[in-house]
Amino acid sequence: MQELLSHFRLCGTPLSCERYGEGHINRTYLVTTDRQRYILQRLSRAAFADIPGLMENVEAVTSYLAARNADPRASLHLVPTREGGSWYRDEEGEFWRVYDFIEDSLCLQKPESPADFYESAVAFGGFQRQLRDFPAETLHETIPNFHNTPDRYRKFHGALAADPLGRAREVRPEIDFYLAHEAEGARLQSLRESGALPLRVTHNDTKLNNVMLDAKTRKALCVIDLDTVMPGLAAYDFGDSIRFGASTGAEDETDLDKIQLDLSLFDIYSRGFVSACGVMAEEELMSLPLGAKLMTLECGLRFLTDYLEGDHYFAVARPTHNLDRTRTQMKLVREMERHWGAMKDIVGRCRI
Ligand code: ADP
Ligand code: GN1
Ligand code: MG
Repeated sequence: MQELLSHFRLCGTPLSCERYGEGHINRTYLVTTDRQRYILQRLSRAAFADIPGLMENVEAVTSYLAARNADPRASLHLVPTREGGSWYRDEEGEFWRVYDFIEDSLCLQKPESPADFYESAVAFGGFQRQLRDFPAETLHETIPNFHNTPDRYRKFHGALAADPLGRAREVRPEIDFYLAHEAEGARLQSLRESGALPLRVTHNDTKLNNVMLDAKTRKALCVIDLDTVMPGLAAYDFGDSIRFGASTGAEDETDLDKIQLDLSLFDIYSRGFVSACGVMAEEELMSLPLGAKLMTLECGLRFLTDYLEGDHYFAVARPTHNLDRTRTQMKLVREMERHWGAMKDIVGRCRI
């Protein structure tokens, strides 16, 4: 690690480097020097085919945001390598990057209060507003078809047909659930392709643990994990936040009785997101509940696909981890079906 860190322009002498955070994709470390703290990350080559392109996106977005915000904690800040680049490739071909550690901040796995969740909505809605005039066509598509649900279904069918570990027969009810929802899963993609919904620069991975709050004021500071910033729909960002943050249980909870959709959290997030995002056309506003349902459906489908393929994509801590995650997402989809009318009413009331 000393050798690796020597390639970055750190302030001070490194004292420690420990695994950090609960991300599923990159490998994250907290680096402490005698002067300050940093986040070191090894980027996932399984997830990202073009890491130099991804890093161009991150450089462009972070410098765009930094130029428009006086507060240094209002965006991520990359630490350059000795050569002045934003990433380093080691002898094994792994890609590494370093960020300043955002100090005096909180990164939550679960909202500790409705106000925390509201602030995360302000952060993600504000992110879309701040990037409204960003030249979207300059962004690399870091994971093609990331929220293209019909494409996720194609990959699922491929995994099901190959069934390399013979796991399909143990998960028949889960497979049937996804097959029954396949037609509905295509609705957002159809709206995107028909041009009915505007393309924006979106974050695409709006989990609560991808937002930083100020530890004292608990106000939104910035959003992190910019690896999937790409042109997309507001419904993706809204939906993924609801999927993760408006559930009463953790994404990998094994007791499904603990998984419900918390409608008051749904209400709070809707208000924060829409007010920070700015005026939306009626069609876009009313696509938000569909975003919540389809992002939840899609994420569960991705967990199930990874389970069938042998857990190569999402980090797992136990053999059934991806299957447990699939089941919480299925339960949440059912919850959304139960509360569908209320979800639409809530979003309708957020109209500016
Ligand atoms: P992944 O793609 O694996 O989710 P993230 O970029 O989200 O990786 O980082 C994982 C975790 O590391 C975050 O959830 C957060 O807790 C922490 N983290 C990342 N960047 C910073 C930063 N600049 N300052 C403080 N904590 C950070
Ligand atoms: C991954 O990187 P992280 O842990 O914030 C994934 C998201 C999933 C999420 C499920 C690049 O997010 O798409 O919704 O896990 N990110 C990528 O927890 O695939
Ligand atoms: Mg993350």
